[in-house]
Amino acid sequence: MDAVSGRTFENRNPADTREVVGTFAESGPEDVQRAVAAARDAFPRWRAVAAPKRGEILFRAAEILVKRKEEISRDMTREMGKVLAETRGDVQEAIDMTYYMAGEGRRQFGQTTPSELPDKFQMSVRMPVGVAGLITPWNFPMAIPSWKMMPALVLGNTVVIKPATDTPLSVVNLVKVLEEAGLPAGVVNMVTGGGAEVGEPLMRHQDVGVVSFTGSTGVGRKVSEACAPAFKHCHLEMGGKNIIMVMDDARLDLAVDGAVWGGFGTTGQRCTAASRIAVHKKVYPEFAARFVERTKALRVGNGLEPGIDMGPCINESQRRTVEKYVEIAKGERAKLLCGGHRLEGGAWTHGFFHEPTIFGDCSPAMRISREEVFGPVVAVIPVDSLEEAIEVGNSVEYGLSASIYTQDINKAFTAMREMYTGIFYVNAPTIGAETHLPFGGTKNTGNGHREACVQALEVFGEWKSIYIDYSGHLQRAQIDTGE
Ligand code: UN1
Repeated sequence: MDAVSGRTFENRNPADTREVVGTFAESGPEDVQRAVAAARDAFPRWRAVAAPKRGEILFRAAEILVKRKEEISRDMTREMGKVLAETRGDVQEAIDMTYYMAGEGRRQFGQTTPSELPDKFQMSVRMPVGVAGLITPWNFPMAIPSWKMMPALVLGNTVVIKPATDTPLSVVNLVKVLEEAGLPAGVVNMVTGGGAEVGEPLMRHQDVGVVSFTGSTGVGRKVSEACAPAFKHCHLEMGGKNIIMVMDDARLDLAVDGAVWGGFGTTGQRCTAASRIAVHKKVYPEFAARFVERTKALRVGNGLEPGIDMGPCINESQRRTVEKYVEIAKGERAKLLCGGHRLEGGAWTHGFFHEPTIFGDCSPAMRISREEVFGPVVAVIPVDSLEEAIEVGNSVEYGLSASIYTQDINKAFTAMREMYTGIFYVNAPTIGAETHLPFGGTKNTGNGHREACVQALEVFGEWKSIYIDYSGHLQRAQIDTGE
């Protein structure tokens, strides 16, 4: 949809800024008004469509996504920068979520329970909230929009979505697929533009009943405050500082594989990224040496080219953040084991590339061990025991994901119980959640809700408990119980 102002913005490839990926409407508050009005008007009709039929539209959308996966993944690498294998994974995650929520068209289970009174029936059913306002990030340009959109739609809500300004194309592609699958006009509305111009008016709009946001903890707090006066449903998915704990009995080859993938996959730009690794001192020297060797061998470049392991940062400001943290870590006397610089010249000239970077001998108190960088920087922290690793793991403000590498089932179960995170892995890195288990975190990562799985339905729905008395006379609960 064009902006009322007629203004547009260019979206460029972060691996090669000479390439314009597309031109998009630079929308403002008036466009948000129009989009919310369209969603509000479409709501009664969409809600009246039988839930299994809504699910069938989602199913058809998933089928179209499967057919277009390659093309859409290539578009995504061009706009976001992560390597093609990963953008294929992102689209696959959207496909998985769309199939899953299509199935919810025939479930959306409530409860039936016996009444305490005779000739009385009772059950609970889900109902939609109304218009859902979705604000989505650039790191998973299609997966995360699908995590929010599909549960909202299958419950009968209508949607206004604001994609990140760095990655609007993937949401354009998703919306097109939904339209082609038969989604009626007005049910999903996209408004592209900045946070202040589009995000703010969207979350504050009186006709928006539920807001779902993924992004930084700072912005999430603002979303929460904006939703509070009207008691809007508000779902927040925010920062992480996820830890891999490597015990002295771990298979080090496996742990190093996990550290490289968890730390530098998606250029470290995942909320689930393994940005801290606590390593038992007995195996620390060997682990560090192998981790550094493998990291130095990573090939950084344009994610569409074969053989590339890691793409660029999303934009210059993100790359500067990475550089800022490299300086902070050096200032704190963390030991730079490899990387530490932006990559320039040659094939890197026109992109926002940065070396994969490891700091060793980090103490848990250092900022590099506590703060989210959202880039290719990993802090390695030596520890003496499982207990210490767990303490370090739980000592940060976030609680998204954690993992342990060990061959000892007792250690694995102890860590599994003790880590106060929403996600936990054994002998795998902190990334790689699947769509049919709840996704989200504790403390400053979230506000008690979960995405994915059936839990996602809670965010976008309300419960209605229904009592049907067929006794033909007044029966008073708690009073006429026959005693
Ligand atoms: C995110 O980092 O914002 O578990 C989402 C994972 C992915 C999703 C990450 N399936 O790493």
